[in-house]
Amino acid sequence: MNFFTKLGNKLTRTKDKLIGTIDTLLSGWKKVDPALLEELEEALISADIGALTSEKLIGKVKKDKVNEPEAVKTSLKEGILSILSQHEGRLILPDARPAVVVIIGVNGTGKTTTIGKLSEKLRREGKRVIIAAADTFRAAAVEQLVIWGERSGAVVIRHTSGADPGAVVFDALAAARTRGADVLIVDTAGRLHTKVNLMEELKKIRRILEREHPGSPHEVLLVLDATTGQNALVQARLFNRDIGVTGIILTKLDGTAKGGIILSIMDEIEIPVKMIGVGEGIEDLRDFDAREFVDALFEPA
Ligand SMILES: Nc1nc2c(ncn2[C@@H]2O[C@H](COP(=O)(O)OP(=O)(O)OP(=O)(O)O)[C@@H](O)[C@H]2O)c(=O)[nH]1
Ligand SMILES: [Mg+2]
Repeated sequence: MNFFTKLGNKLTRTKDKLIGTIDTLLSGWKKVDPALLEELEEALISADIGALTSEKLIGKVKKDKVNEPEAVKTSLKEGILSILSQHEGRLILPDARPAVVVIIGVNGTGKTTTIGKLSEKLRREGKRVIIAAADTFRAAAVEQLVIWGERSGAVVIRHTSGADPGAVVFDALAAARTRGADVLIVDTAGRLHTKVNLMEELKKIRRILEREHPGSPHEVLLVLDATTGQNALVQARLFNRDIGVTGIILTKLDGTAKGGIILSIMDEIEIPVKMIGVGEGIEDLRDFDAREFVDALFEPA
């Protein structure tokens, strides 16, 4: 099956919401006038594109001075592509042995699942992966990670529940060196409001990596859940301010009509979305490619 078709199928709900509404609006109009543009702007906002970005897109349509409804759609598509291409970035790991990737994000966004998928992807590229179970907050979290490690052929370094996450990272780095692993992926906790402040815990993990393996972490990837819509923006700002984020992985794009959030993220946060999650399976993690994404969105259902 063709890649676009498959991605398009995964994005059905966002397609229905965004492109479906645009099509319905445009089909009811004979010419382009301010009332139509206003309704279109509303439609963009309701697909979680965000007011600022929606205004920008409609501004482009006005500037393009298009007269035919169909040309409005083309102008919107170009505008969306240009926003998504602005900060395009891939996950390109350095040769540093091991390359270190730290995965952060609030509860339930899909960190552990994404690590499983990423680990599988790296294994297929011939890389040897070690995973640090630095979410020591819940015993179940470690068990979940061990299962993903088995599925993807990665070694999971774990301590007992409640252990110091910094100590797990320290040991995992040593294990990665001893075994000559190519990549170390660090899973972290997601709870925001408990006795131990999450941000302090993450900063400590970062400091240990910087000290023990200069130049690392090479990537700090923030996992955001697309179904949370505009809330994801708040999380991105917070984690970027406190920890520093090199890229975003936007998950659950398959189950939501709020996929328009990806535009707000790229436009307002200016951190590249490097990968997207489109399902719960081990193969449901993809590199983000703006052109493919936009084509999949606009391709007829
Ligand atoms: N539909 C869909 N579900 C996903 C995706 N990614 C993760 N999930 C689901 O989201 C739920 C939470 O995923 P986890 O990986 O446990 O999230 P987490 O961020 O590690 O959560 P905590 O460890 O509690 O902080 C699970 O049921 C996953 O299967 C995705 O891309 N699509
Ligand atoms: Mg987890």
